[in-house]
Amino acid sequence: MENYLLVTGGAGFIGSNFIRRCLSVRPDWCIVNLDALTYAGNPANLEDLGPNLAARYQFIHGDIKDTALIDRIFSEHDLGGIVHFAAESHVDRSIVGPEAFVDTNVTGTFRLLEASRRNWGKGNVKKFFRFLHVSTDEVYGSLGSHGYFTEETAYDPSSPYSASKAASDHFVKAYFRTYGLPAMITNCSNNYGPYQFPEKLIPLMILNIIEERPLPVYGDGKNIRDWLYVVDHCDAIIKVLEEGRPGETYNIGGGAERENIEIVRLLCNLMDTRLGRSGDKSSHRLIQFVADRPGHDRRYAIDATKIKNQLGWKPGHEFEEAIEATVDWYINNLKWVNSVRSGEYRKWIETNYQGR
Ligand code: NAD
Ligand code: TDX
Repeated sequence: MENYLLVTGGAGFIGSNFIRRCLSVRPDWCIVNLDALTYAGNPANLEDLGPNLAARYQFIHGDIKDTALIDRIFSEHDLGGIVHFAAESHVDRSIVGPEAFVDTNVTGTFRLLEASRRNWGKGNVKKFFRFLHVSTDEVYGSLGSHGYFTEETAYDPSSPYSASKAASDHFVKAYFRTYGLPAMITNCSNNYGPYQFPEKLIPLMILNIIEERPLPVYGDGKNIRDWLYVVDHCDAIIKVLEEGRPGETYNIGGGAERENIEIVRLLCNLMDTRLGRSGDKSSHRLIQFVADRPGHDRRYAIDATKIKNQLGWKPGHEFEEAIEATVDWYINNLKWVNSVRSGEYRKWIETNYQGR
């Protein structure tokens, strides 16, 4: 791995955790973070890096669709790779307004691939180069009660979000096969941890519990997700970046399948202990079953055998411990929570949950 890495979407949840992790565990890497700062991007996520890490970090406010800007970044930095996180990432928003998902996830990824193709292999780009596209298990669609997603599972996306991620994955594969661009794809399960925007299940529930607001569980609450602590996802990405083979896909998952209702009940228990609530004051009273998400995938579960066997990665955190650390992080970082809950955020919450 050469020294300069371009990270797109590094002001978001996983991207900011990734930058923090990389700067800590790879002291010879320098990171350029390109982020458009949409509602989900927040430079405050990386405000407290400290002088040692901050010296190797540069932020550029810009759009992955801005071809001239990407060309300039290539010409100014001897990039050893791109880790591409930038995306519209929330399924419910993709149902309300799919166009932004096509724009960023499909067109944005396409433009980044084109810029990489143009610049990779030129004199100003070193021989070692990797394009790592960060994707999702949602491209595989829904499982029944048995089986797992492997790298060979056929794509079958259900939501505009997962359809846009599937389309971008196909472009990445095409750029490897057609142009030889040394690209790889990771398809990961649901992440949780610090700095996740509170529109997603776990932070939304933690914050609603604190504020004694309703806890909206879609449908019967028995949909299953496979949860992975965000730092473990970041370590897997570093592994793939350094040791993965161009043209390959790697599935990443935590092996921690839980029904949504189990997650919500667990969060109620953890929060009740911390907030001293019990009996008829317990947070369980806030649980409300609401109208289901249209096209709601029933179950996701990742078979991570390939990355385990070929690259030696496995999750480093147990779900039970990491979820407690996550709960504590939100309780101790209410200043961050308040800073991300803008007027736009409140408008989204009102729109999405009205009439459910
Ligand atoms: P996020 O929504 O928290 O962050 C996305 C970031 O991308 C934000 O900082 C945003 O400002 C930036 N961005 C959006 N459009 C941009 C554009 N046109 N140009 C530049 N920057 C732009 O998302 P996340 O949860 O951190 O997910 C990151 C990536 O990982 C996404 O590609 C997502 O599909 C994938 N992923 C997420 C999960 C998960 O559980 N969150 C699981 C698997 C894969
Ligand atoms: O209020 C809610 N109530 C509820 O029951 C919300 C926000 C969600 N849910 C359910 C829907 C899902 O079954 O909880 C589950 C998790 O929902 P999200 O947090 O929205 O995540 P999901 O739809 O599974 O997608 C996430 O994982 C894969 C990320 O948002 C994607 O970016 C990633 O690709």
